[in-house]
Amino acid sequence: MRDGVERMIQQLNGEMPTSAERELGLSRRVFLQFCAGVAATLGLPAGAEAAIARSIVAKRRPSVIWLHLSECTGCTESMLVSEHPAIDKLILELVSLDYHETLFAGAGKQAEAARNASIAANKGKYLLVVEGAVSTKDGGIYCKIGGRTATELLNECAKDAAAVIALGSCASWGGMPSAQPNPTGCTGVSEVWKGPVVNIPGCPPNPYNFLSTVVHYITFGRFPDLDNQGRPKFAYSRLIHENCERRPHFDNGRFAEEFGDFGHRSGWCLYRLGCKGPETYANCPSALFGDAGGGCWPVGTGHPCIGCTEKGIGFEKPIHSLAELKFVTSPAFYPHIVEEQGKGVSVAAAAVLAGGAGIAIGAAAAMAKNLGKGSKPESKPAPKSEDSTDGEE
Ligand code: FSX
Ligand code: SF4
Ligand code: F3S
Repeated sequence: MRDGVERMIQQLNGEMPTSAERELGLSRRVFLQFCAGVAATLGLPAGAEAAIARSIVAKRRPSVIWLHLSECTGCTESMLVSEHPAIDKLILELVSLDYHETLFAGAGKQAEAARNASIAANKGKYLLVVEGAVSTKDGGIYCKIGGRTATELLNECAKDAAAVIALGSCASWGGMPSAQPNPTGCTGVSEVWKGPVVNIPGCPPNPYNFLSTVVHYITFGRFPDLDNQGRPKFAYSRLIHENCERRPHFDNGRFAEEFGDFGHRSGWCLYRLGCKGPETYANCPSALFGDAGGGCWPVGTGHPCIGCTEKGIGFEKPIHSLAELKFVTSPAFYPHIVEEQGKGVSVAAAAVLAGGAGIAIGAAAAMAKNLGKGSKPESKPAPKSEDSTDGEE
């Protein structure tokens, strides 16, 4: 990536106005590294980073209307601690944020007027970002803003939008507010608004996935390819289990059985604590959170994945129930960069492939065998003092 950045700096040296550097509040090098990072995340071919840089500098800034429905505001909160670039850069440079209930200084009639004026001025051109689920029960009385129900507001704002982005699991499919018994009848945006919706689930969603999706839209005038649940494939086409740093422990039958036991403190696999990584599609292990460095994601910090990006898993399956082992991808046969969901290597196929290549034990067969093993280490570990945290992640 470094060579690419150097090349791009040379290419753009004459094109990027020095004022852009000042306005972005980023050095040229950091800005171009950001563009290269987005291009790599999106899986774009070489050269795309220059197109991204040019379009951000050219300031095509689409107007954005950002609604808050039934939710905890963690989606916006997670943006505020992102650094790629920070949300103030996103707001001021990538988009024109014309209405956002949390970040707006104005309130009441003033804020409503700003939203309506922006919709009228940008008919058919603005992006609608929806955070939070749509509460539908009892005529929608459980979530009203400015005297109107979430459904009314959503339909009114979506009608003239160029595109609708459902940000977070709540907006994507109901998320936490829709957990049983769902007393307010919360549901996802696409259940109410019948036009196309881009879903970026996660509770909270990874801000980098949102930024990359918006940058793709600004640069190419369209969203990245979506899966059958409306999620960008670049972020949601791989099982967490495929890229998890604890995967070698899974493959070798080393499981934490209890929080704080030897296996847990040693960074072993969290499958038996209910980790839903084997049935959850998301790029958490590689995208990470909060720009705090390696290991900063749920499993990395020692908590099982609860499947927050996956409809029917997060907030639906009990946290400590065992995940369904949907597909097994042999470590010896890495899938394509963007693998079609549901086309992972099956247990049987993995065994056949592994056997055909002369590999002693197919990964699938090893997995089946190892799942039956206890979490006790095969040879007794060196004793540790009670308060030792060595090896804890
Ligand atoms: Fe939901 Fe976002 Fe979870 Fe919270 O707004 S996805 S409850 S992080 O805040 O909608
Ligand atoms: Fe990682 Fe969870 Fe898979 Fe274990 S079950 S390897 S902790 S994703
Ligand atoms: Fe959610 Fe699991 Fe990622 S809980 S944040 S999908 S690791």
